[in-house]
Amino acid sequence: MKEWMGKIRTLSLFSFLVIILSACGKDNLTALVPKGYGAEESFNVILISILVMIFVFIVVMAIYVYVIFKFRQRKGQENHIPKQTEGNKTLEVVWTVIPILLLIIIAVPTIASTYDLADESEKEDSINVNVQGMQFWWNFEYANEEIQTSQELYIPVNERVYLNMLSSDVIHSFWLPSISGKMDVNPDNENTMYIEAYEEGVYWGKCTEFCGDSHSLMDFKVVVVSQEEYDQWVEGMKNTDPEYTAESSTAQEGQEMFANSCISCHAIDASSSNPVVGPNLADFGNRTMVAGIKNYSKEAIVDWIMNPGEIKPGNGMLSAPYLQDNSMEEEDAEKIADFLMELKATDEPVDSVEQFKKDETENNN
Ligand code: HEC
Ligand SMILES: [Cu+2]
Repeated sequence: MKEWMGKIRTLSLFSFLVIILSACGKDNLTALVPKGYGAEESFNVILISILVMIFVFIVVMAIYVYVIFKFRQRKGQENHIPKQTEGNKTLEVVWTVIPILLLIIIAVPTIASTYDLADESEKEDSINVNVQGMQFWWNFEYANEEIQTSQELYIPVNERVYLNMLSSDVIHSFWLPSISGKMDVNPDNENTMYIEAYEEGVYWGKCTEFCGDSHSLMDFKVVVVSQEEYDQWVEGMKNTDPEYTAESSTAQEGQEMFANSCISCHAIDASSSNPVVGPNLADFGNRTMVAGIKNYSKEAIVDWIMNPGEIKPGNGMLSAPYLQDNSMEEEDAEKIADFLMELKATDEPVDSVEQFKKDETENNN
């Protein structure tokens, strides 16, 4: 009776975990549905390893079951000692050589793909982005275009893009599972990897090296667009204007407050000469998310301005003077949000971003 209770309890715990964990998956945040070159290579290596392991499992189990039946103790044989096989050279050689062969089957494609993914032969002729990881956000500087953006990296579909990665504080790790692998982002030696996406869309990335309070919230997006949209975006970013004047009257009031309380850390034009203190807000009106983790809406922006520490504990904005003396009123934050939502590199809607926002709203309803 007791035993049964225990079994039922274990079973229900497992079913509970299955239900909970099956909701953890997110589209475009999985290495198991590769949508880019590096992810595809990793997936193939994973597949080869799993096939080899399944093969070993089946063979070992078959021999095991066969031996149990074949050599079981029969009636009248209680004192029978079976033939001893220790020191059998042939057997020893066979079970040493087979694992070596299996490991070679795994090693050859793994090493080939490790070298392939480290290939820098096309670096000169490709888009190069200097990635900067910080507690708890990402900055992306397009080396050839002299523009920078934060949190959301735009890349053209089917193009190789080289990422040169450095941290400005502790060690982070750049992980973009659907498109590529993972790479440490160190404070002093630059690591390079390339990414190439096969499908337009918005892909999730995460920091995977524990880096402080809000480590698990250090998300970024990679927005994969058509070549045409990419060129348009770059052109728009180059033309973002530090002297931009807000259009609506509330946004104009917001802009004035922004100039007093925020401009010391946030630039509103994408020029790569702007110092990197807080995220560059040049194209903020077209973002998919606020601070990398909140679905984009005016409420989310106001929420962030009023309480950044509640959303991302320990983040770099907490030293802003207006938070020290609590001088921000919610209606002011709304006006600032109106201003920020006007900041757009292009007025043309970007297909991938529109689709992403639609999917997110549907998922949340
Ligand atoms: C002391 C520098 C500093 C000041 C002053 C500051 N911020 Fe920030 N801000 C940051 C940092 C750093 C982040 C990134 C936080 C993170 O995600 O870890 C940030 C993030 C943001 C974001 C999210 C950006 C994104 O890419 O999604 C918004 C919006 C923002 N700040 C608006 C404001 C506004 C509005 C003000 C003025 C009322 C302001 N900030 C003042 C440093 C500052
Ligand atoms: Cu990090």
